Amino acid sequence: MKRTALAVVVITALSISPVFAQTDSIKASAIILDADGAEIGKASLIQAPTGVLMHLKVSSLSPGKHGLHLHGHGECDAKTGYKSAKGHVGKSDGGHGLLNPDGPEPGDLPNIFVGADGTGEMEAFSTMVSLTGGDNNLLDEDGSTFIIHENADDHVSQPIGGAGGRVACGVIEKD
Ligand SMILES: [Cu+2]
Repeated sequence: MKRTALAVVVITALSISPVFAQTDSIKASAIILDADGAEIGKASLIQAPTGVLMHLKVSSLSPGKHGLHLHGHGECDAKTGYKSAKGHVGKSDGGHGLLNPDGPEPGDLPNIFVGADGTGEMEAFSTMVSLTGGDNNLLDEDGSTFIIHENADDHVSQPIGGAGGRVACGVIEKD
């Protein structure tokens, strides 16, 4: 009888722990800067059980689709045309693109759509990156950034889907 009671207690403790893990989720955010370094939006990220859920909201961009990627260095220097953010997270030769049979790269994301009023908003989820560890940890020592490109990413052309220049940048920082 005593043994049964103990077993119940153990099972209860195990079933509660995932709930605690969720409320303790690691979060991060990024202030998005335009090509001149002025603030135009914000991104928030949260570690989910199997990947990272991201939410972005921007304004003052040209209407239409814009390529959006995670770049592998946490620096947004407008004077460099945001080249300071370096290449995509997990960059591999010929590996760019969500529609590429040899891809995608962990930094690849769907395009962000900007409306006629210049505002854009999206939610995206990736199982290829993490906020907690591994090869594609967005919060690693080197940091990481969101880069919004001038044009749409066709998800298959190399090396960046024909997305053109870098028009916005945001350093991802742990909350
Ligand atoms: Cu990019």
